[in-house]
Amino acid sequence: MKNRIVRGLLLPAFGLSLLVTLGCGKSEPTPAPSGGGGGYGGAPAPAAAPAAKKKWDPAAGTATVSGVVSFKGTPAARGKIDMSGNAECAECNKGAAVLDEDLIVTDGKIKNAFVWVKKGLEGWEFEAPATPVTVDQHNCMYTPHVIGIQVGQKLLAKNSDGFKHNVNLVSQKQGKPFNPMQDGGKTDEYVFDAPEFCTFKCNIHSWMTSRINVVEHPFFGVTGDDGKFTLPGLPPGKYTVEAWHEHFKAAKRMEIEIKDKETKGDVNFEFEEK
Ligand SMILES: [Cu+2]
Repeated sequence: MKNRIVRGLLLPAFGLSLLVTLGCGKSEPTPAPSGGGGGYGGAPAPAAAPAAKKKWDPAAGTATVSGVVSFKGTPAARGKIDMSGNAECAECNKGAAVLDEDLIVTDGKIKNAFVWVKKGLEGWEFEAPATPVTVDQHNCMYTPHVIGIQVGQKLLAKNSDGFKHNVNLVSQKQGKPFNPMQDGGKTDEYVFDAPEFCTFKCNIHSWMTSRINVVEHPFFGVTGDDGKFTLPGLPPGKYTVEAWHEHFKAAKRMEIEIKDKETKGDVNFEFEEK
């Protein structure tokens, strides 16, 4: 009996709160949508309004840009990383020589170049993908060595070694820098809140570094051994495409224009030692 009374009281209250919620929800679309952007035949935006960003619509991404990042000349031989001063790292690599990853060139093609759209996508607002990016500390090296990630996307920093590493983010712009010691077998999560090219360092093992390039959109790629990159799903437009590599002081840039449904396969970059 008591229960019934309580229920009788609760139900109307719940119904009321539902109505209120619906009322609030309905009123939300009334103010100008943040997407906007015009082009629908409506009234032009007031002149004083800041340039509104359009919510990214994957259907707009009909074009593809691709190319190769090459090295001109003969690259220096890769150096060997000396892990002999650290018993744990020497042991997990079983004495095998580990080569440094500063510059990896195979048949004239550069690995680990970060190619991205530096300019031209400012009018779009992108959501971070739900899929996280993983960096692993394994055998006292970072895998992968160069990582691209979107602002707001989750990074899983994994330590698959059986001992401690120090996950030191070297950054100027991130709101939540971090520098923890991480036990073996653990995975920590981080989110980056500003576009910036950052560095990961392990202060225990001085040779351990990786690059984390944080950008606002998904149009970036890291070259493999063949030096190739592909940026699919770009909206038609004019862009500055940049190839960045940690070994070279200056990045290479190219101005391009792509049309609807165009595939542009000759966005090639070449680096050389100065
Ligand atoms: Cu380490």
